[in-house]
Amino acid sequence: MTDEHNKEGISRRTLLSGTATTAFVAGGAAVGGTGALLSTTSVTPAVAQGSTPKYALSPGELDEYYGFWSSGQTGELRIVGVPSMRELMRVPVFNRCSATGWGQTNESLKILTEGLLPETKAFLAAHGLQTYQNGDLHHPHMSFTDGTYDGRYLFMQDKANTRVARVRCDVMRCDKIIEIPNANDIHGMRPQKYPRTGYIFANGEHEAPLVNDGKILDDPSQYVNIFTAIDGDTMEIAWQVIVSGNLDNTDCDYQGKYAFSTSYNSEMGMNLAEMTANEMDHVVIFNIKEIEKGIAEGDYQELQGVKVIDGRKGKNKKYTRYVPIPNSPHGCNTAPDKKHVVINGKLSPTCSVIDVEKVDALFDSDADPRSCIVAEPELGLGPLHTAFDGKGNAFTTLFLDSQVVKWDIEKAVRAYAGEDVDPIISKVDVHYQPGHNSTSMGETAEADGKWLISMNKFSKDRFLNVGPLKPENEQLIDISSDDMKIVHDGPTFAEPHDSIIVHASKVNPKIVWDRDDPTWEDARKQAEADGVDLEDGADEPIRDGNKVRVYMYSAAPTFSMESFTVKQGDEVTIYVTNIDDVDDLTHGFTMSNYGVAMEVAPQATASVTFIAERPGVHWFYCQWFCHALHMEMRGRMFVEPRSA
Ligand code: K7E
Ligand code: CUA
Repeated sequence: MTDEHNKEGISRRTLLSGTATTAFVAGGAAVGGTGALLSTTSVTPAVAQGSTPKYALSPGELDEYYGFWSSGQTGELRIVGVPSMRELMRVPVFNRCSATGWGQTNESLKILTEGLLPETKAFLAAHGLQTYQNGDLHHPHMSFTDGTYDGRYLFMQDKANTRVARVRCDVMRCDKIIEIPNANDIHGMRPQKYPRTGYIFANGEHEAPLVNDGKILDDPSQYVNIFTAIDGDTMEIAWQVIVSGNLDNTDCDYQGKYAFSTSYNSEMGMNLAEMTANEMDHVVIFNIKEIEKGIAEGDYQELQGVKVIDGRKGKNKKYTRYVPIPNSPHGCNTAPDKKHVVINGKLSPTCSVIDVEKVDALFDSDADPRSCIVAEPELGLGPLHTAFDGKGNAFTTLFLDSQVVKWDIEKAVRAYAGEDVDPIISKVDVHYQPGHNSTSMGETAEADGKWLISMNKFSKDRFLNVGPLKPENEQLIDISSDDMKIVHDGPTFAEPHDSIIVHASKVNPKIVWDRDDPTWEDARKQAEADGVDLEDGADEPIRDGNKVRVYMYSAAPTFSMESFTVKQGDEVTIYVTNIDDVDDLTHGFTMSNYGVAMEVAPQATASVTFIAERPGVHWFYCQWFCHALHMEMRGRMFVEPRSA
C-alpha cells in the first residue's frame, strides 16, 4: 500500500467519528510489526474482461447454488440463485407479508406467538397486537451434519426483538420462532458444525441488568451479556452463559468443542468514546463440554426457566476464556481447514487467527490467552468479515477501503512466526463499503472456491437513481483464479447483511405439500371435531355460538362454496384447502374490504379468522393467478346486519 493509498483510506474514514478514528489508529499501532507490510499488493480492476462470464445463464437454465440471503430490517429470508443472482423467493419470518398472509393466518400466528415470553405478549396486547410487526434478520445459516450443510433447516436471528427462527428446507417455510429470555438483541448466530446441529449459538449484543425489570437503570456495572445455546431440533433453550463485554459475531469449531464470540465493547462503555477506548477488546471462547458438565452438576442459576452459568471474566475459567484482540473485532469465521478461526479487526487493520488446536491449553494449563493466536496479518482498513475457498485462502472485506483482500492463511502464520513472507495475494475494489461476504460452500468443510459475494452497504452510482433511499449492492466475484473478477452487480432491498451459498445438491424442497403436514394441525383437529373432511369442505358454515367456521376447498377455478351467510359481529374462521395436486398451482383467498388475504399452495390448508363487523355483500376472491378463469374464481359473504 502506498502512502497516497493510505491517505485515501484515511479520508474515507470520515464515516467514523474522530474518536473512533483515533481508536482505529491506536489499534493499528498496537499490533504494528506483527503483520506483513502491504507493499506488493496488486489491485485488480473492478470489471471483468474477455470471454462471456460463466455466471450468465440461458433462459430456463438452473443455478448451481441456492443463496440464502438475510434481509436485515425487512425481516424476511430471501432465496437467490447463484451465480445468476436472480431472486427466487422471499420467505416471511419476522415481517408481515401481504402476499402469503404471514402474520395473519392462524397457522403463521401460532408460530409467531407461541415462542413469545408472557411479558412480551402482555406488552404487545397493550398495543392491540398479537406479535411484533418487525424484525432485523442479519444471519441465515443452514443446519450441519459432520461439518457440512445437511439441507434440514435454516436458522436466523432477530436483533430487533431478541428472537431466533427456524425455516424448514423441505417447504421453505418458517416453523418455529422463539424469544430468548435474559438476553438482549440477538446478533451473531451460528449452528454447531460438528457432530451436527445440535446447538444454535446466539449472541446477545446489548448488555443490560440480568433481571431487566427497571430496578436497575443507569448502573452499567451491573449490566451483563448473555450467550445462548439453543437445541436446534426442539428449538428450546439448552443453556446460557453470562459474559463480560458485549457479544457481536460468533462461530464454532469443526471439533464440537468450542464456540467463539467477538466483543467490540469489552469496556462495557455506554457511548462511542467509552466503547472504543481500549486498545484491546476480546474474543470469548466457550468450552462446550465444560459448560454441559457444569449444567449437569448444578453449577447454575435458573432465570426465566433457563439454566444460566456464570462465565464472566475472572469468574470461572472452566467455562470461558477471554482472548485479547485489537480494538473492536467484528466478524468471526472458521476456515474449512478445520483449524483456523479468523477474527476480523474492524477498527484494527488486522485479522487475528486462532488455531483451535491451541485452545485446549488455555483451559487445561492456564496458558496465556493470546497463545492461541497464530497469525495477525495487516490486511487493510476496516476488516469486517472473512470467507474461504477451501484452498487455504481467505477473503476479507475491507469496509473503509471498499475492497476485498485475498490472503494466504498459512503464509500469514509463517509471517507471524517471523518469516519474511507476504500473505496478501490480491485486492479488488468493490462498490462500496462491504460488510459480510460469502463463498460457495465456504462456511463448510466442502468449500469449493468458485464464487464470492461481496455484500456492499452502499450502491451510490451503480444503478439508476431511485431517490435518497438506495438499494444495497451485492457483487458476484469469480474467485477461481488469483485475480478476483467482479462479474455482476446485484441490487437488493434493505438490507442483507449476510448470506450463505449452498450447492443445489444439498437442498431438495417438495413440489406440493404433504396433506399430513403438521403446519395445519389445529385446522385438522377442529375439522375433525366438526365432523368435516378438510379436502371435502362443508356445504354450510358451522355455527358455534358467535363463532362461525367455514370450510371450503379450492380447485381451479372455483371455491367449493359460492356464498355463505354470517351475522354481523360473528367471529368467522375460513379454512381453505387447495386440493389441486399440481406443481405451482397456488390459490389465494382474499376477503375484500376486510383486510384479509392468504396464500394456499398446492395440497395445503390455510385458515384466517376475522370479525364480520361490516354488514353487506362482500366478495371473496382468489388473488393468485391460477387459471384462465382466475378472475371468475370468487364468491360472496353475506353479513346480516345486527338490527335485522
Ligand atoms: Cu457484520 Cu449484523 Cu453480521 Cu451486518 S453484521 S455487516
Ligand atoms: Cu385460484 Cu386464482
